[in-house]
Amino acid sequence: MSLLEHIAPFAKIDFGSPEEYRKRKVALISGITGQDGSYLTELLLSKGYQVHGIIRRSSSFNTGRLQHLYADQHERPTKFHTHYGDLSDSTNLVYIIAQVQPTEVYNLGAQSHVKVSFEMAEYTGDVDGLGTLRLLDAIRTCGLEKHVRFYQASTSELYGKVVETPQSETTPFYPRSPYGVAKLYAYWIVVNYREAYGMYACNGILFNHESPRRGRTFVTRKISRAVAEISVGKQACLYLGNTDAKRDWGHARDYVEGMWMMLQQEQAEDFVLATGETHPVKEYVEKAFKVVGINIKWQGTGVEEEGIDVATGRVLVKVDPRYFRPAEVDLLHGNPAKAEKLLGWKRKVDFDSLVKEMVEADLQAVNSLVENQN
Ligand code: NDP
Ligand code: GDR
Repeated sequence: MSLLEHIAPFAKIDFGSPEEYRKRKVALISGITGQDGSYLTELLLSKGYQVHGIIRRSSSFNTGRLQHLYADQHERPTKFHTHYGDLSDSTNLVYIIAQVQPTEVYNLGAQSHVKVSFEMAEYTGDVDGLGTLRLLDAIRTCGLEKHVRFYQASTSELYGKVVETPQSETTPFYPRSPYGVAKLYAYWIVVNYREAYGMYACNGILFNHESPRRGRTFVTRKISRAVAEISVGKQACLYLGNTDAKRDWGHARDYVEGMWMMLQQEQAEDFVLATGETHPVKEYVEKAFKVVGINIKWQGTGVEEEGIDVATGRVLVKVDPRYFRPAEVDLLHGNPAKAEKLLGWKRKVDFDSLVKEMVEADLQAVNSLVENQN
């Protein structure tokens, strides 16, 4: 069907009341192939939603986190569908909204790596900042602005330089990277469209959340994988950047539940999701090695710092300045009180359990690779 055929009838369509329309329970997720996209898809399917996802065309395989859902799809009709698209392509977004007619849109798509954003600043601004505007405007173009509920993946990177802790919905923003600045634009365009057009649009200001599905270049997963590889003799040493940075780390599965909760309220509002605890990267390293029975002690400072296996004296962790950022976010520590009170949200997985789950999953993956090679 042509784009015009899809869109033209919209001018005349009476979608009915927003309440009636929402009963269809159709979700559209940008960034469905990412960590959060995969957990959110599972959650929404379990709640009876029809789930549509936007995937980017890639010359290599990028749907690994959704493989189990595709497998189901081939065996029997499912409520899971994907569409090729990109947040840089407005026409494509209008087309997808017109086709899917979603009741809830979750904008999780982004160039999400902070360090990479310094190298690809313009692209990050385009996708993470303007991409949000394009998706909101696609909803308006289709005349669905009063019917669709919109979730924006905002971030604790908005806080950047420490102004106050713990950080809450009222803490002033001071982003410290092109990624943070792009997400600041996205945050405000969501607030603006809510106020200007009466859209139900929410910012979830989410602090770091991790899982065995975390991308391997983010620090927690980089560490858990390295610990697994070192423990079976496949890697000698783990190289890191700033090990003093502190983060408020939770489990991604808990956080996607909060995203959904934000879209089930009477009124659209912005919410922080966080654990309320903060830990340095060093502590993550120590706890991860403990899972495989290795105790780490630190010696030296700055680029000379090393993490040493107490039992053998081997150097297992070193600092490589290549991983330093031009400007760093030193401390993130969130206050989830508003979400706990108004949404009834609470994180379930604590820091130690998160580290253990990630290391054990990587141990299993590394061991099965070793077995296959033998
Ligand atoms: P991931 O990096 O795992 O996933 C990002 C997703 O965005 C992938 O599906 C990716 O596709 C897609 N994407 C990238 N560029 C584009 C584009 N141009 N058009 C459409 N899609 C695109 O991130 P997470 O799952 O960890 O995070 C989800 C969202 O939440 C992101 O917006 C992130 O910035 C934000 N966020 C994440 C936090 C966290 O701790 N995880 C905390 C706060 C906010 P592909 O697979 O093809 O690369
Ligand atoms: P972050 O996550 O920048 O907080 O953004 P990341 O895991 O990349 O870094 C966390 C902290 O660890 C320090 N660090 C290293 N980081 C990486 N990636 N690699 C290293 O080798 C390394 N060594 C030390 C970093 O300097 C930083 O201080 C994540 C992303 O998911 C964003 O999309 C999201 O918005 C925020 O979390 C909240």
